Amino acid sequence: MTSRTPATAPETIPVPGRQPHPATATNGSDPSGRPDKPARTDQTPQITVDRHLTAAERHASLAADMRAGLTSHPRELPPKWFYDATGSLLFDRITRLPEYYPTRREHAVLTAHAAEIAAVCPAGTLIELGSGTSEKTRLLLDALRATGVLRRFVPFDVDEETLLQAGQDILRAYPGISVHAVVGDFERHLGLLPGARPAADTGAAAGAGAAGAAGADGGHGEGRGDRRLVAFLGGTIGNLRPAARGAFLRALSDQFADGDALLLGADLVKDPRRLVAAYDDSAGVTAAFNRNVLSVINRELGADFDLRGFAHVAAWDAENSWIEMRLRSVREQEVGVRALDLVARFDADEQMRTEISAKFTLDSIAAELAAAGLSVSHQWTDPDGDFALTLAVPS
Ligand code: AVJ
Repeated sequence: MTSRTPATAPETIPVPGRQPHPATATNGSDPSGRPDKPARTDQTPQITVDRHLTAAERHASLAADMRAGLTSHPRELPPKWFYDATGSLLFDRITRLPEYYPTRREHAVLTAHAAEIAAVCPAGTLIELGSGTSEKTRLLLDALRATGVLRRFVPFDVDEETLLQAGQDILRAYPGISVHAVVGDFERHLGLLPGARPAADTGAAAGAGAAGAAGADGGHGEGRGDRRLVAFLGGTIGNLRPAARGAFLRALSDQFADGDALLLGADLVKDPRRLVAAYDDSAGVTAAFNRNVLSVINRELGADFDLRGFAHVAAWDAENSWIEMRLRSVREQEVGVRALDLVARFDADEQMRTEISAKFTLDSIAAELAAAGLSVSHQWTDPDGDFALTLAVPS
């Protein structure tokens, strides 16, 4: 494992007024360096960024995942690599498709119960895992701000650009709330969240190490002493297999202190026809999203996938209670991946798995939380029982 690197020192990025964020911004693009907007000094709101995943590490991790995935039988690519700029746009379009109900349902549950969530967990810090750019965040921030104790928003994502964009939007819309962005992988860096209870003897503690501990908080009193609400929304937990879900929930639970809470969004089991339709829409947006992972490999690893050579497949696996997305090779073909020095031979009709999206019941959610040392405080669904939000606290 070469990919563990100590956390880089937290960096503070000044955010000038209402200036459009350059779409192509990267690490080094400090907006204050633009000639038309002199940097302000005192009153400039700030985003603090902890980087637990550098661009180089991210690339190494992509390469390792793709090598493993393309050489396994059957082939399987991890879903986290869907979300480059194009993939994120496509996902955004998915959330507005008539067939894709989860986003709307979760939004409805949050709208109905945000105030109650804030009352049960009046957190000073809202942490959002896999934050993307969601407006659901705002429902939570609004409700928490109304309790008067909210001070800080911590978006956590693998993609720094997404984080900075989301962070700047929030900073402008919520004066007085600080933004502490964390670039990391929620399967590896949970122990480094700001305000984490120092873990004594867990694997997460090893990950936090000395450098991590410094990066995780930025001062003792700042992080602990107030409640943290950790939101993991959208049903993304369903992209993890059961063992990985268990490890994820345990890592979170291990660093929870009394008063902290997890708000978990999970899609529920329902008529398989509706489930399959949600992952195989008539407009073909999900198909394009699925194939986009091939573009990512082409660009990042110098591969020559022909996207027309792969057909989108969505199937319900009742035994495992998950939807599977696959790419089916429409013909026998060879694909070169230069950066991996690899040629992958596909048989005609060979199917490569690209995502699982597990569906739960209220009881199965509670059981998985309990196994990780978390107990259900509240559980809500939309009126049709399509999607669940669960508020869980340390047992
Ligand atoms: C963003 C992971 C919740 O699993 O439903 C949407 C991703 N994949 N359509 C999901 C997705 C295909 C989505 N999550």
